[in-house]
Amino acid sequence: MKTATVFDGPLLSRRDALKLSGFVAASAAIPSWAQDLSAPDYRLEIAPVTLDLSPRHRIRTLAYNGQVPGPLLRLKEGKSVTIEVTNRTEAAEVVHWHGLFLPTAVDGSFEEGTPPIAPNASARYTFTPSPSGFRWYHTHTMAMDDLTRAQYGGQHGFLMIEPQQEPGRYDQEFFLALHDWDGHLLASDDGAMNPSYGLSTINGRILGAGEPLRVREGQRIVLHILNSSPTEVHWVALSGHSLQVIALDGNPVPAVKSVPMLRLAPAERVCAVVDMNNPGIWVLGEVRRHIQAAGMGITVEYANQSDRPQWQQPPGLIWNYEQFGAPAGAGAPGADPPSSDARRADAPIVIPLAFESKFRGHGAMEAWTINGKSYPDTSVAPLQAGQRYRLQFINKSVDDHPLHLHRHSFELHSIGAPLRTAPPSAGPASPPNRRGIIKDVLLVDALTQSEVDFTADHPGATLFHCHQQNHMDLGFMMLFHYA
Ligand SMILES: [Cu+2]
Repeated sequence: MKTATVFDGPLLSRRDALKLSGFVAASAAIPSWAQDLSAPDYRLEIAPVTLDLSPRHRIRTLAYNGQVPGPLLRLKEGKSVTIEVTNRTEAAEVVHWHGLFLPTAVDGSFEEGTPPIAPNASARYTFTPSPSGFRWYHTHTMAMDDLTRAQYGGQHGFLMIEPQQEPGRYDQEFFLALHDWDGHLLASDDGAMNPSYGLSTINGRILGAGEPLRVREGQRIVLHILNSSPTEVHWVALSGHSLQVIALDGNPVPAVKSVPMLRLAPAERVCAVVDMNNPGIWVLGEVRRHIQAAGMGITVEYANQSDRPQWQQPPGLIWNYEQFGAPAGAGAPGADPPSSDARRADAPIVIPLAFESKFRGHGAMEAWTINGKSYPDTSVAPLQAGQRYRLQFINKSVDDHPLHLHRHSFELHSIGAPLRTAPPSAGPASPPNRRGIIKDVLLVDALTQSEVDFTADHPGATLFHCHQQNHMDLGFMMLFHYA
């Protein structure tokens, strides 16, 4: 695959570094006069680490500052920040600030033009964080057949962009990252290979091996949950409690709602408030027993309790995005939602994107196409700045895909329409299910179509891809360009 060449690509030249504002490489190739000698606000070092998932499960991986997840970075919306990243590995690295509206030079994608950080070099990312909310940072490299690299490893961390005005206060907040480890390829019925995992964790620990979340009766806590898994969708519940969803992908939802469990596709985030009103020691964990048994869980411990951790198995898997939206159809049927933004009154330009797999032979992972082409041959017409677009995700494959758009967020328009035999784009436009749900990752189920709207208001190359590492590695990626 051509996509593999990013590892072997040209290293950053001095001229490239200097022409990309915001990103300063401080490697030996840069003379001292070009370096910003003031201290950065934060430092991240990417290096090999030995991680004890439990006393019996030790792995070697790559991590930020020797810990998994990496340090929680609390940044202020609208206040410029400089983060220095040092690469102590043997391959080029890049850090993507997922969910932020950043220039291409610092967004953290080679494909958009962010310069690689060469082995044993440092680089500075200087940017102004926006929008506020629960974001995250992670590597944006390729793994291909090596199920220890890129998102398969430990390079992920929490990013909290604090709003300029302080939001609601909670007694405690906890940041939790779901992750799968020890990947190997497993043949599916059709002979194609897919990653499968031996171990699963929350915050890098197997259930029972890490510190519990310590709470008190009467507290109102907020959980900021990230799925940093390379490829797996996860379902989580907190036994004895319901979860009040207040934000999806860090963006407040129009309709706050209590649910028995959460579903998170790779790269998705959910913020949920929990009223601690059921004293005991409980398990917060994966709802599917075999994944919880592989380690995905953490105990929640009320003060002065000494029982064994309790798990209550919910009856089934329940989730839909639309329940968190505002009711649609307040106006005339099929009318565009009212909006104060004049541009939104214009009908969006529809961009159909059809996704299909391509069998590459027994024992190999499938390749992926967008409108019949694999990256880097994927393309659509250039975007016009200021124009409203509707991305039509037509999933013709039998896999679900967590789709991510860089440097922008989108509003869900219609979700999960079953594919008809006729080309879906030829049919009547489906009505919006619910309004006002803003995300940067959307899970599109197998053989369904979903639509999202966004305004092209951040000019520059914009990467769109499936966040499942093996799909992205094998062609499921496209660059939007602005005219
Ligand atoms: Cu995918």
